[in-house]
Amino acid sequence: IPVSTLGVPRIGRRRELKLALESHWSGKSSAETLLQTARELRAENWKEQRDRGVAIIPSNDFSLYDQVLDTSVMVGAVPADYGWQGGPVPLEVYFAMARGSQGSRDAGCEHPGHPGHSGGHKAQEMTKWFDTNYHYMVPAFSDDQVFALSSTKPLDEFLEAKALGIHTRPVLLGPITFLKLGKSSDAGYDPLALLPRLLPVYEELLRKLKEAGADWVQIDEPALVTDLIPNEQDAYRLAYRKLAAAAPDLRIMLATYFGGLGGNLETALSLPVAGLHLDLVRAPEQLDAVLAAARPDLVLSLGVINGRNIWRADLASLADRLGPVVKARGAAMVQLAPSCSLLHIPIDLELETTLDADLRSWLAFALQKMDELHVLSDVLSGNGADVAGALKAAADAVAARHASPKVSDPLVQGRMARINDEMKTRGATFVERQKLQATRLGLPAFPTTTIGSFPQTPEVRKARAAHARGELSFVDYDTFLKKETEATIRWQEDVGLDVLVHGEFERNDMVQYFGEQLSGFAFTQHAWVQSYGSRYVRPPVIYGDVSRPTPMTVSWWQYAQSLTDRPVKGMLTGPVTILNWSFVRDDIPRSETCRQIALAIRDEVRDLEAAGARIIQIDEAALREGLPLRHADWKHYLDWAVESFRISASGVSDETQIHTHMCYSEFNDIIDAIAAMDADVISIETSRSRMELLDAFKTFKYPNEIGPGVYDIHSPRVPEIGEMTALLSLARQRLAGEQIWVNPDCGLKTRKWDEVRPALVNMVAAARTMRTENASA
Ligand code: THG
Ligand code: ZN
Repeated sequence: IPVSTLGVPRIGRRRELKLALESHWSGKSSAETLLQTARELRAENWKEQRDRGVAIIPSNDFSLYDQVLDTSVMVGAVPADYGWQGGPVPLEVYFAMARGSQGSRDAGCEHPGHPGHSGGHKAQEMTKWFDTNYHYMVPAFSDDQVFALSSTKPLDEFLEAKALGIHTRPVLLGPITFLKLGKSSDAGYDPLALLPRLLPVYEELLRKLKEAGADWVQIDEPALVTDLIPNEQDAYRLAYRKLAAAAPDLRIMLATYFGGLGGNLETALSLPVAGLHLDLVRAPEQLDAVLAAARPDLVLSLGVINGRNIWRADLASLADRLGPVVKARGAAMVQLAPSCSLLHIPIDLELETTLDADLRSWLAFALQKMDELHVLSDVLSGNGADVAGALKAAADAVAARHASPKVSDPLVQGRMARINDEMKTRGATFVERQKLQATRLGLPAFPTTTIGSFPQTPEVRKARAAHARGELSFVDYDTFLKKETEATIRWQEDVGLDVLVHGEFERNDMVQYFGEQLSGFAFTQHAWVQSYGSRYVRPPVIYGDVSRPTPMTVSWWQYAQSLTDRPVKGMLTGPVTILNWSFVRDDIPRSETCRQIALAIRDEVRDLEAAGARIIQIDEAALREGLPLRHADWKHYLDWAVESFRISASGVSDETQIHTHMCYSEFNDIIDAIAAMDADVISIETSRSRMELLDAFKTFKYPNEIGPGVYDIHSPRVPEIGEMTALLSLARQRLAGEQIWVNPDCGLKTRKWDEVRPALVNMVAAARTMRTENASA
């Protein structure tokens, strides 16, 4: 029974791709050197898969930046301003679309989703790939969009593997998912209207792949696990009829993942494709329905090993479950695969030499998952005796994990059982709290603040790295951080900001920093996962019940507050964001882990309050992006997400002001959930959407206070005072004056001090102008 992977991580065990890209971008190495590294990484991936018994090896799963951008370039969807005139798309154009030209998109923006800005070209917009932490470049179509095959990448990489003696199954992003991910300058954009123009490009490519010797092609259509309207389902029928006819002997494996087909099952099964890949981790229940209705000659790719998480599988019970399927369909008609491409998990567990030995024995990264699939294939092919040892080891590991005292903490479980409504509710209503807080804080109208982080300069990063390597003592590092913090407090006072922050110089990442201090979390050394382009994250592993042994942020807050009379905000990451950016347990529901984190954050909130913090901010940067793919699942998610936030925030007195911050601007569809969080103040991104977002808050009559971002921190550009007062006036038309705070869009971590200083000076001036105008009005 053949094993496939659907796609593998491209970053390299030691982040070779990142280093090669950044070296090239900074002008230190040539394009040829970069392309050579890319070739080596591909060759290594192919050989590694072959050696681990993967029979169906993907090609074109590699990308220098992003596979959606590759697809835009492949079909010639390059907006006119990049100056491309047809023909093969040059590497500089590709990178200009990815990062903006003149290299001045600052590559480290914390919460992307924003076009870069620079003297040259803007980068394309970037957003989350379904419900993952991977970001893709949003295809941009014009009203009169034409498509033409403009890159032979899938063909080249197929031939490159062939030359190495490896026969691959090229991976393409399917035309309908591609169109649905895109945007158009055309207000009434209908993605499907472009389909007839796009399909000939795919048809041409399929013919070329066939001529080059491909026998199968994998076409990814994850949009099939989202809610589709009948029109879209019809488009699938039309598209795949054409694609199947274009190269009749080229067999199509239609790949669906990140969920079940649900209402699209009939559509998917009606398509003239040779194979269908199913995500049986997220949606195991769909297997029976598919088995009942699938044509006997449809090859089923069974996605049974989790491609989104890092736990070892119980292979014996999987084999028990799949045995009857193999029997019923015939061994020639099934393939074994991860649930989705392995892009979303780290590469090799072998590199983790400092992990707790028990925990390590419970884990499988991409390479280990290939081994698991290989064992499973042996068992199902009747060679179980050969792998009896491996099966037993897997069963033992799973059993040991479930029985381990490291996983469960009776104290946490006791607290969980005692969560009650009172813990989720502030004492008084917002209106009452607002009065008490106003009296206590004595802030002016249009109070000014920032989101939390100040520039993480090269010196800060260097000091952190030196400390991590043991080259900078704890005392010297601590002294350095205190100096940075003090300078930042003084500077905020001088500029005239009303509510200060300590700057977060001691923090590496807003999730990692907390995870490192919480029980039930583990950290890796090399387990990087691509987040976007050359930017990677190392998600923490939540393996057990979560608790907070000791205060995490209180001493830094105390130090900062000791330097000033103005209120300094206590700064925390919220439970939903910590959950969404970690690898989570699969033995209890996500909602339960989230509540445990919420209790831990609640402890921190109360300790900050006890230490004297008058304002505490609990960021939920990732709340919006955690929304399930199916609308029917939204309510359940939002219910427990909001509840978790409220557990973390409601342990304080009415006089203590709770802030939250969210990135991204598409809140209109979840505005009631945001209101239900009942934060006293929320800061949000709005500067790019010119306050349109606030319409949602107005229509809904959002009751609490709001800081609509007036300074787009994703751009190095310094906003003028007038721009910000104009935005604030727009906000003022939609909200009551007492509701409005003045702040940037997001944290200032990725900006330079030279940009931040004048921007905040202007922002404070804008707030003062508003105060005068408001007073005279
Ligand atoms: N933290 C975590 N996940 C995130 C974000 C975050 N997901 C969404 C968004 N923010 C992703 N954005 C980034 C921005 C910068 C980087 C990674 C993701 C980044 N990474 C460093 C790199 O690749 O060089 C490595 C960071 C490190 O040294 O720890 O710059 O804020 N969890
Ligand atoms: Zn943000």
